[in-house]
Amino acid sequence: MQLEEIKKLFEEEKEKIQSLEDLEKLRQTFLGKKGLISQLFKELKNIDPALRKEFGQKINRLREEVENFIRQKREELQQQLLEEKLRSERVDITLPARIVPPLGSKHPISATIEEIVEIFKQMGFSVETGPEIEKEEYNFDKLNIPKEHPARDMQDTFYVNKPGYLLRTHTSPVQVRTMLKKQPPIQIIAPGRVYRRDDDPTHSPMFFQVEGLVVNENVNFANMMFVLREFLRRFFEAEVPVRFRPSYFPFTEPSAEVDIGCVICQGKGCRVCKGTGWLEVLGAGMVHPNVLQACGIDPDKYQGFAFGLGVDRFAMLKYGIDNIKLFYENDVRFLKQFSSL
Ligand code: 2U9
Repeated sequence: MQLEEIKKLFEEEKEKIQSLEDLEKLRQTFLGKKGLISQLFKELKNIDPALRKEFGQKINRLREEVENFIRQKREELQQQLLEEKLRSERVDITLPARIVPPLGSKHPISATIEEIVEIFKQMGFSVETGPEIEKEEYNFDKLNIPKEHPARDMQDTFYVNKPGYLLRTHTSPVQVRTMLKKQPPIQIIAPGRVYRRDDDPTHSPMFFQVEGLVVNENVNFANMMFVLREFLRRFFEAEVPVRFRPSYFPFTEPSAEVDIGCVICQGKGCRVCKGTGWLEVLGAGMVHPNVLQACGIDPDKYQGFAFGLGVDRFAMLKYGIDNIKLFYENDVRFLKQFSSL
């Protein structure tokens, strides 16, 4: 094929290029090893030497023209492809998410603590907290619990490596700390984790308590009965029967245990109240003068009452749960049932 014909063919063919594949075919047709332009070079030797140089230059110019076209066209086509890809793969970040992300729920123990704390706040109590690794002195000595008391035994209390320290067995050391730093009037509650070496179907080695302490002049047992009855009435949202039974604690004298009419069977007798119709829910009493003294408060001038409750018990009664372990297993099938709390 003659140079002019090849040139003409190229002008026609280049208009038809649509894709990189077309362009590659074009390149092979004109620039490939056996392509039209290579063939022209091969014919050089048959040409009159006087015209050879000029002819050679013509072929070179054509080759450059083809090469330039291919380079330009390739860039153009690649740019087109990229833009198409960006367009089709665009992420619309303004689209709303397809699902509502799953929400957690409040743990029934947390919900119960919050409710208890709220009721006492409304009755004028403030909230105090303290460390879970506590001094043995604040956990036992200052609470009139003698050195040989079984509660101090290694079998009942978690001691830690540091001598004189333990995992608090009740939140009472919070009240001790409050009295040591402040004189009456005192009217506080202390919610928090406590630890005891118990592990059976009705006991967990870690559980939650709320304790309370009121110290002032002229505080008496009747004041205590009123506060506790009022608390129980508000917590159970009903006129629940309440009874006080004599009891004993080293840190209170006199001491009482507080029962409510069984909220499960309305006092008729059931599995939960073991047929008695009553449920023990609180311990309480007048703060022992030894305790006030040990905490820097004059027992001749001031009296106090104190009480303690296990949060698990209140949560079980409020939500009708019959196994304390459920609170600490964190099984989502259990926890999900409290999603409205
Ligand atoms: C100070 C003085 C007195 C706190 C009290 C109880 C009675 C009590 C138990 C209830 C169930 C613990 O969770 S439980 O096992 N508590 O019976 N607690 S009086 O008395 C105090 C506390 C601090 C300074």
